[in-house]
Amino acid sequence: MTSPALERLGYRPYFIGHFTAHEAPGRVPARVITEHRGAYRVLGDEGERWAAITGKLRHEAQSPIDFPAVGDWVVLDANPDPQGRAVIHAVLPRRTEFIRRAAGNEGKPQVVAANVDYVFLVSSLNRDFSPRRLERYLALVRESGAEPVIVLSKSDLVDPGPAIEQAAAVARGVAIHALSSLSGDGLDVIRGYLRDDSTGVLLGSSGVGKSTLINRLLGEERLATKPIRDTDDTGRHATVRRELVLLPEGGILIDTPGMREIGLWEGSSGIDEAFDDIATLAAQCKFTDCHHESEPGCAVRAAVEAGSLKEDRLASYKNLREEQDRLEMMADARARAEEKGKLRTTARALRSHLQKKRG
Ligand SMILES: Nc1nc2c(ncn2[C@@H]2O[C@H](COP(=O)(O)OP(=O)(O)OP(=O)(O)O)[C@@H](O)[C@H]2O)c(=O)[nH]1
Ligand SMILES: [Mg+2]
Ligand SMILES: [Zn+2]
Repeated sequence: MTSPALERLGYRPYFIGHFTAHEAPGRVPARVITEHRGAYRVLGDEGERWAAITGKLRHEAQSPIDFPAVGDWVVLDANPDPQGRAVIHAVLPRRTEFIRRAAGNEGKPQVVAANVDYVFLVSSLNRDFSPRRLERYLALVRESGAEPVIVLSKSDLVDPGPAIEQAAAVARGVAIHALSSLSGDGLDVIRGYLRDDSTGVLLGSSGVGKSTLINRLLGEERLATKPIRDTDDTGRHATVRRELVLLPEGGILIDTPGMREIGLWEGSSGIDEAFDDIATLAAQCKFTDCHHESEPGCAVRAAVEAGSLKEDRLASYKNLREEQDRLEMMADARARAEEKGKLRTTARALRSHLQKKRG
């Protein structure tokens, strides 16, 4: 079951297939375009509306990533609840999901965008560009299943040449595009990615011009933007929530608030993919558990000494690996605690059952 409107929203055979498991009278698919305090703005055949999740869905969610996220396809009951909202019965399995560890100490995972084909990693040429941050982002995108694209913004202010070269050193084959939303240079390349109603998400620090780029592609000032001040870089964000936007010439973009910190999430295959040069070398080290410090027969150190691998790239790789190891340890500890909790609950249930029997 599909329609031109749903196709325009990126409804593909993958989702159509998963929807069949939920087929029932009154149930329709819709895509989450934004979220506000636990309410979801969804778009489908019947246009835009607010929706809320069922108590069952809330109850069964084991982690924040089980809740709907912007970009998700959901199963909607079109009959409104007493507050006039549609009801979300289920989240269809995601084709891709970009997860980060949320800011703050809690370290909970957060789905930044679901079901995107492309992750545009935006850095501004005039002040923001950092190869180290790019490496971190690339590892996360590799983990998401989406294709990364490196975007260097504000090319009207700075010659992009040097930054393109620096980006190329860490890009490992990922496409790099310089553009300017002011002059319009390079915007056609972005349009090109989104043909066939693909979905992209824009990620990057506050002020790099994510919302300005979308406005330019929209041909109207729909999203709020804000000039960056030189003196006070405390980064008050112009964009406060993630939002999915349909572009007039086809394609879908998700705008996001600028990210100050972006933590890795569990699953480390992304790091090895983003650092495939180092992973390939490491496979040739004498010891399989080589830390590439001072072990004999270390192919990674040898490459650094020979000048074919940059020391700071290796440092960045090790940093991310360590962060990943810590996360995995935390996850193990969490799993053990949960297991203990379950045992306690079972024991308690058994005791009360026995008491009832006796009483
Ligand atoms: N010179 C120049 N300025 C730009 C360009 N794109 C955006 N800007 C300016 O950069 C500032 C920040 O733009 P925004 O679009 O608000 O940045 P953002 O990435 O959405 O920021 P957050 O929403 O806070 O994450 C605004 O003053 C824009 O006018 C560009 O291509 N060239
Ligand atoms: Mg913005
Ligand atoms: Zn080694």
